[in-house]
Amino acid sequence: MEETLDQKAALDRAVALAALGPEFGPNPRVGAVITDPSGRVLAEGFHRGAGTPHAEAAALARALTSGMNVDGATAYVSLEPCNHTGRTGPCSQALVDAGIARVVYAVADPDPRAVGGAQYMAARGVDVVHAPHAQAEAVNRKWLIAMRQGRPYVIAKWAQTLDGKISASDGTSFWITGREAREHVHQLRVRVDAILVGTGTVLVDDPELSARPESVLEPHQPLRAIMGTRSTAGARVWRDENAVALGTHDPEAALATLWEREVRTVIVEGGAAIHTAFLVAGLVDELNVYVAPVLLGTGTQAVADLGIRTMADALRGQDTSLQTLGVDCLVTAHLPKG
Ligand code: AOF
Ligand code: ZN
Repeated sequence: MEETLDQKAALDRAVALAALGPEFGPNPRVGAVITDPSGRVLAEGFHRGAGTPHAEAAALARALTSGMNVDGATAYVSLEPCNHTGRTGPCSQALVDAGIARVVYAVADPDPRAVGGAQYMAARGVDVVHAPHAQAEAVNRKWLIAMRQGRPYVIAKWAQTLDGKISASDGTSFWITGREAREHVHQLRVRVDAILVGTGTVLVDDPELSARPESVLEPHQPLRAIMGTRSTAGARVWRDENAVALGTHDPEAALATLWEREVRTVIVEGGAAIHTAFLVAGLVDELNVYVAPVLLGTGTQAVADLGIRTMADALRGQDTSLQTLGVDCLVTAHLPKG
């Protein structure tokens, strides 16, 4: 007998399809499964990135090319179908026009441009069901937080010694962490839209700020964003057009500029002054701290004065995770809002 999916299994499948899409880029990861009323799968689709068909459109196109009749069918989608014409047409209308009778979606679309799909379809006689699903949230966690905040999701990342130093007193900072930790940074960079550093870091280290993971031949390169007012002309970060100068010291203004450039996730890589400014402004969503079993005693502290004078005011992360990378550790924590 052919496999049929119930609602839970069909949404699980839509989320698994969504996860096949890229994590970087302005768009969410979305999957769609179309079944007949008995739950038999007629077609599937997922979104492959900005400018390509949305998941629903991909599944409908797939049904068409394989000669499947979707009249009266059910569409399971990991995100509420969009209701706008952006790079592609509205999926709400495409589903109605195709004769889809029932739409089950997992997460309401927080994008103000795209909202209204559920309402549009319901008004045209489609049976629309909102069925919340934890993994459907998780697969777009950073994107959803970014859209709801109206600014990029910020990961503050640095490498430090066990005693909290990011460089020695003579300024040297190379090789605090080992090969595995540095490789991990490159794996992280291919999954975000931008890397931000201050002019100080560019002037001292002249970093490439590229993603060079060992396992990927032609990795996606995040935008390089340089924050601050000093000139960094001639530095390696300016080697091609995929770089932008943020001529400000205000983290909020920098993020607003990145948002306009469709950056939804950014890694803030320092230095200490930049990390401090973002933390003081309450603009860090996640900490990624690589900790090496190294002691320096003196040197530059990872973060400077946060204006905190008493334990009760300390910034406290939550949902901590710990990963061993060679001799180093990666500590990840999330900073709650408010
Ligand atoms: C996607 N893929 O499968 C769905 C999306 O710029 P556009 O026209 O591609 O529209 C992007 C918005 O469309 C996005 O922010 C989200 O709100 C909505 N739904 N987007 O990229 C999809 N279903
Ligand atoms: Zn759409």
